[in-house]
Amino acid sequence: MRVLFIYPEPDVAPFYLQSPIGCLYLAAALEEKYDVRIYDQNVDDDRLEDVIREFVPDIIGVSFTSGCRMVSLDIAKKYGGKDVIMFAGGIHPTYCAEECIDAGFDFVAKGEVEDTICEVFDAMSPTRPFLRDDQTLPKGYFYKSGKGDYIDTGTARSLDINRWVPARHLLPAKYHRRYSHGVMMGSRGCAFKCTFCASANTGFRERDPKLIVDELEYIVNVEGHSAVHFADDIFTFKPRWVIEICKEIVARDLKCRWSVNSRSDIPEKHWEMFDWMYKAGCEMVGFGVEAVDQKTLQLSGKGIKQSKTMPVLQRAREAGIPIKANLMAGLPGASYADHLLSVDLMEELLPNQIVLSLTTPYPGTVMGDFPERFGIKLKTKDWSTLLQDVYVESDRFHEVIEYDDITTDEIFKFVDTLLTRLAPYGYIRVSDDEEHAERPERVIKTFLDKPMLPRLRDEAGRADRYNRSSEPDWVL
Ligand code: B12
Ligand code: SF4
Repeated sequence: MRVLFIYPEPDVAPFYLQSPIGCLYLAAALEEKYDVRIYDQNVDDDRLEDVIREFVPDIIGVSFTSGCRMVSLDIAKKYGGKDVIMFAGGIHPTYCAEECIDAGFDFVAKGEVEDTICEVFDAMSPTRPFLRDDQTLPKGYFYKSGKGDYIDTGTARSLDINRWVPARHLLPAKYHRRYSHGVMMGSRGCAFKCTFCASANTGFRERDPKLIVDELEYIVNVEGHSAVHFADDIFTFKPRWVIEICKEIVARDLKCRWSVNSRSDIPEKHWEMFDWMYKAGCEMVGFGVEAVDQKTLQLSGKGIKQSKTMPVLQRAREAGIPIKANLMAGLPGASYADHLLSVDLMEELLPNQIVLSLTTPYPGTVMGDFPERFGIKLKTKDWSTLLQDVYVESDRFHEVIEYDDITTDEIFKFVDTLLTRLAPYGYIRVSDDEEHAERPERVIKTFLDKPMLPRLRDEAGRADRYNRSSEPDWVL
């Protein structure tokens, strides 16, 4: 049987391109028995329809977040209902499974399913009905029975994340140079409970440091990347484990620039971890600062004391690692005056990068389930419209979302104040950095910056895919 995994291009153009890690894990679990092909629509110059015509898959799996919702549902509408089994998986399907089935997918995977995907595919018949009513599926699947009832077996989490090593050899070699950098996961999940985050409460699980460095070596030596981003939610959660990884990188003399995300409340007794990270090539730590006002942090479930943030970020910088501060606008309880406290903090701290996101109640978050509890009025359920209006046509975003504690005009004023007050320190906006060959010393990226990857066009003038192939690897 032939399985085609599709990583669709997002509804809104991206800032950078990364390989599809989820598909690589699934491919690892399947490749022994199935002929698996991975198609990344963002970087492949072949058209999806041509790939499907040539490969003739028995199963099509589409992996998507809410940012790729529209294009993914369109794929289901186009190819669903025939004799190919249509599977949806990833964050958006996990939390909006019914919508996926209604669009034409036959099955939805909920959560992490690499441990069961092979047995589930084995159980499928190649023609409709793909599954008989007397067959049951393990945890992690959603589908419609022959009688038309929705069957939901719950959301799965992989307990042993060392079991599978992503099948990176299945990534077509032509993709390698088209990605902005290498990307991998050292751990999965997060034990904290931030109400705006889809990773909340999924439980932190770390991989064996040796397996991690093996994969890092592969990305550097085979895929040819000089920079690798760890997409882990909270890479620094277990400092001793981080130090083990660093020691392994140093012992193997692996030369690679890498970046991670971290919480900003690391206890002082663990700060030597930053010295190890620097030694092992870490070139950026992104800290979840989010806001300064304590009641705002509390309402967001962040569970940090802002007074503890400053020393941690400064210590990382003293270790020699550039730092990124992730901020949010529109968090519950934050008035305009509270937002300005974040500008004060940035002026004091002067991090290398400042990233400002807009609080958005995505599916899979507590805020997404109960936006009104957090003072958010969501005026549409169409995520594509929402992302388009908020992130691209930002002057229209009050039409789709409103916040009780700050007006849309005040949010714009806040972004403007942040940019104006930081400009004298040499910060440039990411969308003004057209070359991005060298990372500028000080950069600000806000949700109002327009996506910047140029599109390649075919002879007919049709936008085909994004292009960044002539640039060196970026450290995120
Ligand atoms: C890498 C990443 C990105 C990349 C690429 C995303 C893309 N092209 O879709 C970049 C940096 C571009 C990005 C951007 C954004 N991201 Co992002 N990103 C991530 C991150 C850090 C890692 C994803 C990953 O690889 N996980 C590891 C793999 C192993 O897990 P997985 O993909 O879920 O796959 C597993 C299962 O879902 C399942 N599965 C997945 N696909 C399929 C398919 C089939 C057929 C089957 C059977 C199973 C299956 O099996 C896999 C193995 O267990 C996650 C956080 C996270 N922890 O997941 C956020 C996350 C996905 N991003 C998020 C958000 C909000 C965004 C942005 C909207 C941010 C913004 N404001 O711009 C944009 C939108 C981008 C877009 N176009 O969709 C949210 C998603 C919320 C939502 N409901 O969609 C997340 C969950 C962050 C969070 N904690 O809230 N992101
Ligand atoms: S924002 Fe960070 S700390 Fe909070 S739940 Fe998400 S990953 Fe965990």
